[in-house]
Amino acid sequence: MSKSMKATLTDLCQKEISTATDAELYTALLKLVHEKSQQHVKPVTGRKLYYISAEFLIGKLLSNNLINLGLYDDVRDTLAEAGKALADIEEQEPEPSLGNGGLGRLAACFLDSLATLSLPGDGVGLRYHCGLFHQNFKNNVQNETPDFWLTDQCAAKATDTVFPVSLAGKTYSARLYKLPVTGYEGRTNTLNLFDLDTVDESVIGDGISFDKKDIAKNLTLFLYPDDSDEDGRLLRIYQQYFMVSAGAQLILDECMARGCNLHDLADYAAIQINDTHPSMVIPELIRLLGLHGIEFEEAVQIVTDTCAYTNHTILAEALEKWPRHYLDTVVPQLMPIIEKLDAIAKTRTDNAALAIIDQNQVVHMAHMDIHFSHSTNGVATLHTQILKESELAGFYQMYPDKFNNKTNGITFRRWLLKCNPALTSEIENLIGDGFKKDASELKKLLAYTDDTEVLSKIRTIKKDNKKQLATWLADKQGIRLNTDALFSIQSKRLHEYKRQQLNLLFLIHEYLEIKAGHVPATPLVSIFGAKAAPAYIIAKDIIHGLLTLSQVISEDPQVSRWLQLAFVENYNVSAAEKMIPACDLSEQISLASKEASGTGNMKFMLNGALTLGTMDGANVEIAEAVGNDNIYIFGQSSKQVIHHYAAADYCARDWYEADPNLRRAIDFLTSEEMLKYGDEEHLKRLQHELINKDWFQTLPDFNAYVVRKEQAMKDYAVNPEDWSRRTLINIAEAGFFSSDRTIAEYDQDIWHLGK
Ligand code: AZC
Repeated sequence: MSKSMKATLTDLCQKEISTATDAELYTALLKLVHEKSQQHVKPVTGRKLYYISAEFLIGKLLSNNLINLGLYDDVRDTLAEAGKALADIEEQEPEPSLGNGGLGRLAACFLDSLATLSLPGDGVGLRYHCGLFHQNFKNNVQNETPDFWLTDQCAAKATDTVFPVSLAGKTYSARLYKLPVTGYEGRTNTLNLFDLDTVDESVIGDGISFDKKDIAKNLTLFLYPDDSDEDGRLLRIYQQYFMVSAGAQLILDECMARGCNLHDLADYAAIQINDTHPSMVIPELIRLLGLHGIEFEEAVQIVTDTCAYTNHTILAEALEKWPRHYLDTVVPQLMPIIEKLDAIAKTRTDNAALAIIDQNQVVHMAHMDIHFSHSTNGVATLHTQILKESELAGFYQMYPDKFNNKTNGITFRRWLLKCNPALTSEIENLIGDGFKKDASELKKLLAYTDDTEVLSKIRTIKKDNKKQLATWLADKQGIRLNTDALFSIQSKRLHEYKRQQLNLLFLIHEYLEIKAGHVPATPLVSIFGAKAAPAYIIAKDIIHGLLTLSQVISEDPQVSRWLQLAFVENYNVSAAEKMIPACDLSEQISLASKEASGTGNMKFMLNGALTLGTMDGANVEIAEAVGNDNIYIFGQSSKQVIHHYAAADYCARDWYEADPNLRRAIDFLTSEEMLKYGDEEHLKRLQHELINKDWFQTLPDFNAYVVRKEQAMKDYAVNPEDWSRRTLINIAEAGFFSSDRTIAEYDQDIWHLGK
């Protein structure tokens, strides 16, 4: 413990540490982090990356920054000596609400890895005032309230830089906010966030409702505003253009300041378009280059050489396409450019399915990205293969060299060092600390798979993490968990393709089995964390089903000795950091072919959970890495699923009628027990959906899911040591899923930064 840290903190607080409040210490630590991170700002030479994204789900920053700056242990110990806990001080920090799900969290992991690898790479996004929404449960129903997270102390600082942005013919000023991004023993980069000074949080009415037409006041209030009506859809376009126009102006200004003459823009900037939300950056850059006197054709080439596109989903509804009249309204200055791009695309191919503007006058954003950027990548091997073979097959035939795969990754700083200090220090004791910089060193753990002492230590750590999660949940929601049980966790956005409803049917099945006197091999605690988009009715019905069942179980002592269902309210990064280290069984049960990659699956694996999953997304690569004995795979293959969609031959009712266990579970949704605590309309609708539609084919996988999960429960109960051994193998093989590896691949194949 250094004296100087004590002196530094005392100086910053202007009082003894022991007499300072947590709020004062928080402010002091923010200053410390800010000063230190500025020391690692380095000049940019050569090409710099701009990662443009509608979301950056960065999580709380204080501890992560302390870790990355090498100050964490010193600060924690200095505070402890003065009777203060860093964990308490961290509670002062509101979690930034700038993202929603996997795509946003991936962007945050990427920023961390860029800075860690000392690569020049900044983020470009929006400064949302209330992010997605704050979730709370009332009467077993999700309610949404605004998540006011912005405080005076927010680390994203306003600058004097403003850019004019024209929306529907009116000019608005986009103000730049800068948030430093520290790397682990690396450089400091920047997350650039844009906002409008006139945005007014007081216009929010009931829940999260507001006047969607008043752009000056509402533009950056919420991420993904409700798009179930036309005003909401227009608002999304307003936001997207505001982000990319300000971003493009920033990029050009920075490059010109470094000596770029704009003809050579691609030597100064690499722009990664994160899904289709930022796609309008392509025509916007062409427009801006035109204003600088560059001819259209040359501008198209420059922009193609500069931009690259990442696809994160094959779900048709998530591939953005806008009626042309929306764009005519919001961005009339772009439409002539988009039309010209469409005309060029049509000279390259006769295939109408590849057009940017289709015959119905709908503009396909992903098509513009693929035609006019130099790289299109998927985010896991299977996903990229599906893009090439089915979803984007026409494009792949046209531009085979543009397509490439970049399997996702996660930053080990947050998802191991920060969230699981006990496991981190055990790993360090065994194999040294090289794994912090070179994740592949985790493989050295394979030398310990037969070491009973190590296995027992791994088990103790998991048990302690479960106790910590239980304490947290008891404080937060008054739920008491049995920490001797197997903890299975499904935490991710609520979506039918992710199939929380399959887990629900399993839990009903277990409930009914226990009622019938068939107790499981081990007590099971099943934990969920998920937000449903406010306008997504069936997703909210699934939440209702789970919350209602949770109450049915907790009111029944005969069952709750064996089975518990806990739903964590307002699941976010901070909650994930508590849940993931405590998990035994990681639920990755999407319908094969639908989850592009998943990144939660990687976090759970790294923290020593075994995966129960379908052959989907990066589960396939996890299965390859750990081998079949160390993962529980079940369900239809992606080929079978794609075939059923093509043949349109799936009939849910046939499955419902053929399998008595399945029928019993589905029927239970509207049973007397459920209706005692649940709402008939919600539960009936969910039941009806499962029997008559079940678009994501839950029913065919039910039986296999029950069998595999019960097998996992038995293995856990019968042979704890073997379970721990398999746990250790999972940790050892997780190195590939470091986002440092992913970023190194992007750099090598697409960006060539600093060169
Ligand atoms: C997600 C994918 O659903 C998930 O599979 C993937 O791991 C993640 O991106 C990162 O690549 N997609 C989104 O969050 N959102 C959209 C619009 O695709």
